[in-house]
Amino acid sequence: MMTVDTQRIGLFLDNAARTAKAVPQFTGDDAFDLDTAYRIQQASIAARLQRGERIVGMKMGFTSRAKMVQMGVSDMICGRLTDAMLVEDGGSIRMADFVHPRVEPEIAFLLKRPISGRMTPLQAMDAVEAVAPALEIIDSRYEAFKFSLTDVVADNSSSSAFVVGAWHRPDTDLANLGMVMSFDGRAEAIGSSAAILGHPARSLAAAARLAAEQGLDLEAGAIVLAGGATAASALKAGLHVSLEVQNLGATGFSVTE
Ligand code: OOG
Ligand code: MG
Repeated sequence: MMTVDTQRIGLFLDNAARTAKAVPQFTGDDAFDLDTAYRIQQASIAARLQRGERIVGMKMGFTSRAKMVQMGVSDMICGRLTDAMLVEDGGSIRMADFVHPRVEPEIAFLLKRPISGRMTPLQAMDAVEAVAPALEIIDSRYEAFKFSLTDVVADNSSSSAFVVGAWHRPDTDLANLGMVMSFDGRAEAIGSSAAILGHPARSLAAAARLAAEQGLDLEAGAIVLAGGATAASALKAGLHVSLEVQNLGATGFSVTE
């Protein structure tokens, strides 16, 4: 078997993200397995850290049927979030910084204690300091936003930016909260927090397990994004995007050229 140069591919994908230029997906002889994909992800993150970025948490992917169906994959994945990806609540992003960005409605957790390994959703929630509505801006570095599961993992699971609303007490019942994502004040996607694995706390427990499997830390102060509750929607310049989550308030951002 050919050995895959994870360092080279990591830098290649980091460069695609940095320059907002799409690259072909890895197919045939260029394809790699899931472990290798996470090692490539790690190499791309190392390049970000080298530039002075800091890890602030982790995002879960494909935790809802809607997301799996939209992208044609059926396994949960994770990616890493850095401080450079955090957009302030009410702030803006520039289309020019992305290849073909999309946005999806999510729930964010803020940890007060580390989580790692196998734990129940209840145990995971015990480590939560606060919860908030969140919008994730995903941007695949692959042409036409098309990828295999291993491709997307190598590409840091399409992480590119995220916005988090005001933090709320963690005893807020997250089981079935209405979520409305609006474009310029008109409902664009409507869903429920229950779409996220039946309960977003399950995504948090899965994050602890995936982090342990990948040798990653989820420390106190880390933010975990639970995954899109609905399919993602394409962004364009001039849009104002907002998300209202029942009992958790709202968050939003604008898109410029
Ligand atoms: C991969 C990232 C998936 C989610 O919330 O399910 C994700 C993608 O759809 O490009 O962020
Ligand atoms: Mg997401």
